[in-house]
Formats: sequence, C-alpha cells, structure tokens
Amino acid sequence: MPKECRRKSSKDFGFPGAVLSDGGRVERRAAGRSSQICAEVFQKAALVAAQPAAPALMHAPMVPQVTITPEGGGCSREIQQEDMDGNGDGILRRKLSNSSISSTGSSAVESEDDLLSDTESKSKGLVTLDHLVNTERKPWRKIKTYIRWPFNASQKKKLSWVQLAGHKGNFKAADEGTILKKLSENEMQCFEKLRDDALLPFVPGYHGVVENDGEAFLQMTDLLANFDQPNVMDCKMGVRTYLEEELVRARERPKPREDLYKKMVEVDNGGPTPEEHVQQGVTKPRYMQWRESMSSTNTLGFRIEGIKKYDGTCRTDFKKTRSKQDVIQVFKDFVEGDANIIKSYMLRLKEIRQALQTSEFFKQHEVIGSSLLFIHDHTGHAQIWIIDFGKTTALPDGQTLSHNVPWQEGNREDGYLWGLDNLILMLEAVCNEETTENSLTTDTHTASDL
Ligand code: I3P
Repeated sequence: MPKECRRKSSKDFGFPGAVLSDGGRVERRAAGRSSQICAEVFQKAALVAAQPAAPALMHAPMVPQVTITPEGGGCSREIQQEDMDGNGDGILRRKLSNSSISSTGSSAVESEDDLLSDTESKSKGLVTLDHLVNTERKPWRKIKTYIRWPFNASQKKKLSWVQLAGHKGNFKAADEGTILKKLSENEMQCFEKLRDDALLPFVPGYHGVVENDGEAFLQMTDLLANFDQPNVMDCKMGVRTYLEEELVRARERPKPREDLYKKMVEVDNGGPTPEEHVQQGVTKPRYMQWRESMSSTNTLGFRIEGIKKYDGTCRTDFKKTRSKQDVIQVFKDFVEGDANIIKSYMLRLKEIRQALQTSEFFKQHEVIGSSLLFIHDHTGHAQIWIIDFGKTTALPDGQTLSHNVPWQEGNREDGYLWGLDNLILMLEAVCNEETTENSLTTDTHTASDL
C-alpha cells in the first residue's frame, strides 16, 4: 500500500464525543423528544424484507422510473421498472396503489417543507449564515453542505464558507473547528445512534444539540479544518432521492410547485409534460425523479452535486452529468490527474464499504439524500465523509435493507451499496488510463471483488 494511502486514515481526524463545549448557550435536548417522529415513521409502510444480492452490473438500470402526473384530469401514475440484470427488456408497468403503503401523517421530513416553495420555506424563519461571503454571486440556490473554507494560513481567522448542496440558511458559524447545522430531529437521531456504530469513523464528529439565537442546531466537526486550500466534491448516494412517503403525499395531496417547474425548464424545456407546462408547476417527487433520470442517480446509483476547487471556483452544473464517461471526466478534473489522490479516495471508499457491511445502523435505515463528501488538498491529504442524514429513516424493528436490490415502492431500498460499488469502479477507471467505457460496461465486479 503506498505511503500516501496509509497516512490518510480516519485517525487523522478527531471524533469528539457527546460533551458540549459551547458555554452557556449550549443546551442538550432530551433525545426522547424526537422519538415520536420515528415511531410514526415506523408505522408507515409494510416492508418487504430484501434478500441479499450481488450488485447489479454497471450498465443495469436499477431503479424503476416513476411518473406521477397531476391529479385531476384522470391522469394515471405508473411505475416503469427495468429489471436489474441489464437485459433492458424487463419492462414492468403497474399502477401505484395507495394500499401498498400507508400514510400516517408525521414523517422524517418533519414538516411540509418538502412540499413548500423556497419562498415558503424562507418565510418559516430559516437562519442565515454568519460569515457567508459572496452569496449573491453563487450560481446555485439550494445547497446541502456548508463547510468552513480556510483560504490560507495567514487568513485562518477569517471565515468563509462553501455551499455545495442543500438548504440555504441551514448552517451557522460556531466555535473553532465546528459548525452548526439547523436541527433536524431525524438527523439528530441518526447521529445519536451512530455514536456506537461501525460508521462512526466515517461521519462528521457530532457534539450534540446547541441553541443559538433561539434556534436549535446540531454542532458538528468542521470537516475542512485540517485541510489547506481544499478541493471538495459532494456526491449524493443512492438510486432514489425522495422518501416513499413523499410519493404518497404527492399522490394524496398533489402540490405542484412553480419553483421546481422553473428549475426543470431551466435545464430542459422538454422536461415538463404538457399538463405541467399549462399549470406551470411540478410536484416534488416528480421533480426529484426527473433529476434522478437526468443525472446518474438512476443509472449509476450516485450523482455529482457540486465541486469547489482550491482556487475558489465552484461548479454545480452537473444536473445532466449522467454517462460514465462524463462522471469519470469530472473526477479526473477534480483530482487534476493525481493518481495518489484517487488511490487514497479508493482506499477510503473501500473502508467505508467494509464499515457499511458491518454497520447495524446501515442495515436498519433507509438512507436517502445522504452524500459522500470528498476532500483533498495539495499536500496529498484526502478524505471522504458520509454526511447528511436528514432523510435517513429507521425501519421498523426487525426489518433490514440490503441496499443493493431494486427499489419497488414499499420495500424502501435505496441502492446505496450498488451506487458505492459503481463509484469505486469509476475511480478505478480514473486510475487506469487504459480503462474504457466498453470495459466498464462489461465489468462484472461484485462487492466481494472490491
Ligand atoms: C433540490 C434537491 C434537494 C431537495 C430540494 C430540491 O433540487 O433535490 O435534495 O431537498 O427540495 O429542490 P436541485 O438539486 O435540483 O436544486 P431535500 O433533499 O431536502 O428534499 P426542496 O426544494 O423541497 O428543498
């Protein structure tokens, strides 16, 4: 193993425990407060216990394509499922049935923000970020990850931030080496459970819940703190980016959103259906499914959300980055051809995969909308973290997911492992200049090969 790889272990980072260190403003909340939400989530669906299976081939579309058309006008909703074995001929169509999943109200989404427009969300008083710079020049609006951005040694005191994905206004500056993320009951529960899990070395250090300006936040380790002019990439994992219950909600109470319609049209005017063009709105799951099909989410089980380079340049224009070649090219650009960085990333991904296989948390949760955050700098330091658990939800007691079988509504599978295997194969392709698109599509790697 190259030295460069060996020294980039998770031990490079501290993982503080539960003790809070935020002076008088710190206040721990009783974990019991949030148990109600999960209890309700547990009741929502009859799950199909998935059988372990080898990951699908790279070229096999894994996720059923779900089309939800607006209510009214008698439009039907259909699932079109292509089978996993890559034949491409296993088209299955079935009507979504409300009986396949029950809707019991409260959810991991915690509010109806999933159905609200940006404006509506903002009106709910989301906090704004201290020290956020140049926000008006950022080309993106919805971002998921804020991270502190150390420009150079002499400017270490001066805070700046990177916003790569997620909800604007969800983060705040905090004590040295930490950041505050707006409290999500769901995410808090995940971090609490992760304290004793095999995934602990791969998730941001969690310092508990703090109150700031009357709002509750999760205090977490600043993942960029130990890097010098880092490069950062956010990859959203899984074949599905919305919760099953979001489908149910949209079906029962469709709420076409104009902001999502506009985002869709901006990328592809042909995206909306004629009906959606007329109403100038699309539902949230419809938008999410469209995003999944335009990007590599459906076909590879992950997608690139955003990249911030050491020189300050940002890219979030990956909505149509779908093919293997395109994804590989983005990775090549990201590491600027540095094979050692790629090797470090591959090693870390394999460590993550190993941990996922032994993780009780992973077995027992549907992991939706979580990302892998890639960070490296010019010193060769490279790390990957599992982040964003806002839509990661626990399964009912005794039920587990395999994370590498196709999703069908009701089984809650997320395709996380399948996507991770594809991601590892992509990085191997980047490492190996000789690897071609053709060899990737005929690759028959399985999890045990990795
Ligand atoms: C957003 C992205 C986010 C999602 C957000 C979408 O689309 O899919 O993951 O937030 O929904 O608008 P895009 O990447 O094209 O900007 P959640 O994951 O929290 O659902 P929102 O508009 O309801 O916040």
